[in-house]
Amino acid sequence: MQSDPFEYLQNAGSHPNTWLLVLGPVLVLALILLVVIIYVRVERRKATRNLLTEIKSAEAVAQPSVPEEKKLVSLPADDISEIKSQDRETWLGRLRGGLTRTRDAVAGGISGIFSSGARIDDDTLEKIHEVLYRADVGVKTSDRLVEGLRSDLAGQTVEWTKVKESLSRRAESIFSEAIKPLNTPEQGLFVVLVVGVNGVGKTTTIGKLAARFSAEGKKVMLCAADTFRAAAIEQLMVWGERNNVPVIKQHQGADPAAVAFDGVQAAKARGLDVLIIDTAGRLHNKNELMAELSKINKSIGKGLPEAPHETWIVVDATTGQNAVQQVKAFSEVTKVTGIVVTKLDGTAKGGVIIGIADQFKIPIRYIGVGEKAADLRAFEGSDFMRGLLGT
Ligand SMILES: Nc1nc2c(ncn2[C@@H]2O[C@H](COP(=O)(O)OP(=O)(O)OP(=O)(O)O)[C@@H](O)[C@H]2O)c(=O)[nH]1
Ligand SMILES: [Mg+2]
Repeated sequence: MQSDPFEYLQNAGSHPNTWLLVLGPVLVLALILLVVIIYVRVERRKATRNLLTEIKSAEAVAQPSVPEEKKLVSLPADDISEIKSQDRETWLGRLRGGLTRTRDAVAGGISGIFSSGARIDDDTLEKIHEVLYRADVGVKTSDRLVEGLRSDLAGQTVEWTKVKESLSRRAESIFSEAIKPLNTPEQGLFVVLVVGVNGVGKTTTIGKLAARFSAEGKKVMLCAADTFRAAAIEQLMVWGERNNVPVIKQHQGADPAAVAFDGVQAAKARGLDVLIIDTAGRLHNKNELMAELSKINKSIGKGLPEAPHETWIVVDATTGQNAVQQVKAFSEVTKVTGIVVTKLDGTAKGGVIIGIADQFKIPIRYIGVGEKAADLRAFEGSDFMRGLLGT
């Protein structure tokens, strides 16, 4: 046995095989290390290249080749010019048309009770309650409206017109309790985050809002933070192209919070007026998806501390009372400042709007009565009641 290591090495030097035994593993290790270093460098370069391509494509959309002013405001597409030329009467016509089925249910049902005049007593009020309930107004709000009728008209024998007046006034007062001014900044960028469950009409509403804000002369940008569905990004881009509004996007699967942050940065850098952020449809009972919303909120706040100024939940009127549950669930995880009710056309459940306003005291900001941009308009309680009960 050799006790001196130097002696061993000296001896090893005289035997080439022993050198190989010592240096072999060292060389292999060095080779592996080299391969790893090269691999990491190549991957890093690839990632940087991908990122640059994404940034460039986002910039390409965000920075049109024609002057921004022109691209954003003064090149009105059909949507924008239609909105600009839409007068009040045209809108009221669309609203009336959209509310046909709910009006048939509510006004049709109640006016039938009063076809030859009727006394306002418990029996009549119960029948009215039944009609309101079936139009998805909700139990509590139906109670409230019926109690309003009782205190306005109890004991009187009246015709439909009187009942209509009382119902309108009571419902309008419910809407006015929910009215809150828009939290727009005094100057600088106004950021709206749009949330809601799958398929309620978020992306379409955002497209319509882009047209509406553009028609008002605002410089708008959209942000595709629904990275869940590839089609969602394209869908938003179509609306952007249609209305000459830039869209900030990344790839499918990207972190929605990061996309939202990019959106805020880009809109700030370009000195725009409005940024509307689309998000993926999420089920209100899926915790992790709901938690993602607070991440998105934080990320927007990092870009602009007071943003998002408004968070609007979009609900689909055809889902009736389920829409109430959605507003409740979203309000528990994020500060909902406004409600957009879509698809009032094609449903008899439009009465849900009154119930939602009553229950949450959150303003109804917009309503949608069709798929075109001109089918969305700011909510007015009195117009809605005229459309609902007939004038
Ligand atoms: N009839 C009618 N259809 C509408 C209205 N608003 C939206 N839609 C339609 O509803 C469908 C779904 O709309 P989207 O905007 O894709 O819904 P979304 O909430 O973004 O859906 P996800 O991204 O999948 O969660 C589309 O076919 C729209 O055209 C409306 O007011 N009336
Ligand atoms: Mg969508």
